[in-house]
Amino acid sequence: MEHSEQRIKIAVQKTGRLTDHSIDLLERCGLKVTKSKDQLICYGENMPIDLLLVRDDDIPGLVSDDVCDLGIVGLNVAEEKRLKLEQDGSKGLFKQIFELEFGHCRLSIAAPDDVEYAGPESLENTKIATSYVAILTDYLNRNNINAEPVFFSGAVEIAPKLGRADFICDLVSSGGTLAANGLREVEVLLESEAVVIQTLAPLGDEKQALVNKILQRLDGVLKVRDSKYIMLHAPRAALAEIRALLPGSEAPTVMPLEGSDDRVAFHAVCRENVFWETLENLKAAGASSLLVLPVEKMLA
Ligand code: PRT
Ligand code: ZN
Repeated sequence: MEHSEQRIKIAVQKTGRLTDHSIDLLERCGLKVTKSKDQLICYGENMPIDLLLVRDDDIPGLVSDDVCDLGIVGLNVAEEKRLKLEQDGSKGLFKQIFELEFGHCRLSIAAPDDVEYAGPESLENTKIATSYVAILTDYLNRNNINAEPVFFSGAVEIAPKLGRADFICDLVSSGGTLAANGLREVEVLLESEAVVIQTLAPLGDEKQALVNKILQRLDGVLKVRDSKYIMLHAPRAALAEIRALLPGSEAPTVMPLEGSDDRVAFHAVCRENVFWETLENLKAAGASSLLVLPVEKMLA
């Protein structure tokens, strides 16, 4: 094993909504780890990268304190920590370096169905229950609203029923939880998704090179997620129409077909999913022998 100083530590949520996606993404980047989720640390078998499995709320702190070099966490959690440090007069010692396109949700203010809401001025002199006191305080300050955040560590949506608050500020995804509790979304404070954060402590050339390599691989994995490789035969005259039917297909390879003056083979990477309808339209445009394959990796 290489010297531990040169190993990258990545903080990842131990069990929760981000866990499987985070580990799956890192595995797609080529990392093999021992899988046991009961452990606090998963050692990388084939790269000098170890995963620290922790509660998501602890991730920005671990990265800020340089216990971990990188962390994968919801932007909502990272922003809450950054603003909290800022409001306490210290500086967040981490930076956000990459968006991972999963864990999408929004941090929103919601109002009980029977309470009128005419815009942010309706929040004046009210109590708002939330686990995100720093983000909410920042929003209220920026909008010159005088309202009182009331800290709830969970089950925020029942606060109005308990008479503890007038509004709530919580994460929303489908909106089902709000609806089930007689609440409706009235203001979006933050659009969130999972992000990679990095410590501001200098990593040294070797570690930074490894971080850059992981980021480049992550970029490659995300780029091909919906990509398809499409192969077809078509009359040369139909190529313009065929390209127009395949959005995101740059510079296709066009090859002559043995024994045919007119028909060619066309291969292209398509940056979007290729649906049955597209295939039917391609066929109508003169294409035949259509084949669509998934793309596993891409390095530009
Ligand atoms: O134990 P640990 O502290 O690590 O986990 P946790 O319970 O704090 O977090 P977890 O696993 O629930 O969520 C981790 C991250 O997932 C969050 O910080 C967000 O970045 C992201 N995420 C995405 C969500 C949601 N979608 C989400 N819908 N986090 C929570 N919710 C909850 C929300 O709080 C509300 O209770 O789901 C409910 C609303 O969902 P809908 O679909 O009914 O609107
Ligand atoms: Zn948490």
